[in-house]
Amino acid sequence: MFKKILIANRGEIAVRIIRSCRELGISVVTIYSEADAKGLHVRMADEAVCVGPAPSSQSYLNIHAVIAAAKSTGAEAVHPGYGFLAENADFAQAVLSAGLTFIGPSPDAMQVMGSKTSARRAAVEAGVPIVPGTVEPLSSFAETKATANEFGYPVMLKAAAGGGGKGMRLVQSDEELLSAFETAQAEAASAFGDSSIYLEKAVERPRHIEIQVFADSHGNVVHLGERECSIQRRHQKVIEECPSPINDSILRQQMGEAAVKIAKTVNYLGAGTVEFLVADATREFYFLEMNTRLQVEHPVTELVTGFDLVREQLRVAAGDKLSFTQEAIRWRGQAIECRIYAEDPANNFFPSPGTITELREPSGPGIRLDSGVYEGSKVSIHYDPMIAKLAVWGRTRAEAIERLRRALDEYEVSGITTTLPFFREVVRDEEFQRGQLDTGFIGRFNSRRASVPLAHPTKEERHMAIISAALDYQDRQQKAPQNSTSTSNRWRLSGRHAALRANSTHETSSSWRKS
Ligand code: MV4
Repeated sequence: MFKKILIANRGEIAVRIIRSCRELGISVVTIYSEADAKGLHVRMADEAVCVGPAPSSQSYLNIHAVIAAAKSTGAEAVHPGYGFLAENADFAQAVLSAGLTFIGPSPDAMQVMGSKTSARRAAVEAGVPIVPGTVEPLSSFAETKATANEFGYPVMLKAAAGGGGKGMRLVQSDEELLSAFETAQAEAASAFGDSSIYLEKAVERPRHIEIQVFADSHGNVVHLGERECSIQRRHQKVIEECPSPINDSILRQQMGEAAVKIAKTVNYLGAGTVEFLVADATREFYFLEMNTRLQVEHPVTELVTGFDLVREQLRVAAGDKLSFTQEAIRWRGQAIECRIYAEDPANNFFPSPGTITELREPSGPGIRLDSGVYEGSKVSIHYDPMIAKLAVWGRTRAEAIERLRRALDEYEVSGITTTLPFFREVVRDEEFQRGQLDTGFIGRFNSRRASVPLAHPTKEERHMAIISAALDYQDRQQKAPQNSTSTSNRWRLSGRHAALRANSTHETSSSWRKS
């Protein structure tokens, strides 16, 4: 096993990787930007190297500085985490060329999966169904129009270099095609420096289900079942679950085998995720893309299978065999994860950077919190605003939901606004509880909640309500001592309550209702 590795990341995922390194007795070097000198990942590491100023283009994405940090500290391997350089084949190659181990797949496998069209060709080669459409980029508008008519509307135009929905356009007819073609190309060019786009037939009301795969360098490739990721906002996952509320063991086995075939086709090594769209009506599944990294939502798979995926990444990168076989993998209970963001759900999820002045994190039975912050942490505008992931486990989905509700109510963050109030409402939503999680969920949820009058108050809110009602009562006593006998008046939430709330930076369910 390695004696020392470098983690080329920050925040909760750097902390997550440090934890597995500690258990294996591996020393940890982290990198940090000037904005992150007091970051939790820096505090927890054995050594830390500043790689540049706050903007990630000058620090966390600076390949030269990251490799220099690994060399100067004597690290043997580099773990990229997710985001930043994690799926950059040039970075993986630079790590290898420096004589270090990249904790992930080969640059070749990353390259194949980095282009969505070559990934689709790999799936075809593996004998796995893809969403009907092209496997080469479209060369002209004329070709696009002919292809759209061949497959039939509605179609999706997608960036070949993209993934995750950037540069994606849904097109219903010939009339919409030209402007969609032009904007998709322009978005692809500005987001990825590559204007290539390709076409897929649109799958209506799909579910997004992905399979965790793992491969070692001894020819073993296994899958660890699925994660349900259909609850997304602007193509960002919001809630993830394992198992999927719709996945039975037959579908899991079929999708698992398909994912393993794709991994084998590209000689995959380490942890990877194969994404599928599942048609709501027919339950047919189609390969969407493969992510060549450890994913944000890996904890739900860990909770249900009992394996430590980061430990396994370190083992296979060091040349060890996977510590389990396919037959040894069992799925027990239900796990659900919420991504907690420093964003204001009352203000269209606008970023809410600042200093965390108070932090009370949930714990207790079935709770796992992967947090990247502490009380006093600064949440910077320079990076992704996800501050933590709250994952829960229960024997059944109903039990997991009860725990999630309890944990969300325990969780208190002051100084910044977070998406916690949003989750407190989702977890109480009947459709969520029934597991009706197709891609239209967020839209339906938002229209439902627009008409619900009162949120579920937190303990803090209940205290505020009592204090404000008491002050209100005192006010009225002073103004008209003999005439305040109505109990309904005494405990009614008053204007003063709203004024107190407006002055408080403490996030509440009701303040989210304001807009
Ligand atoms: C699709 C699709 C329908 N048909 N592709 C891909 C990336 C993901 N973030 C959104 N993606 C979609 N690709 C075809 N051919 C519908 C979506 C989609 C979606 C998928 C999963 C979860 C939420 C979604 C929300 C909008 C669109």
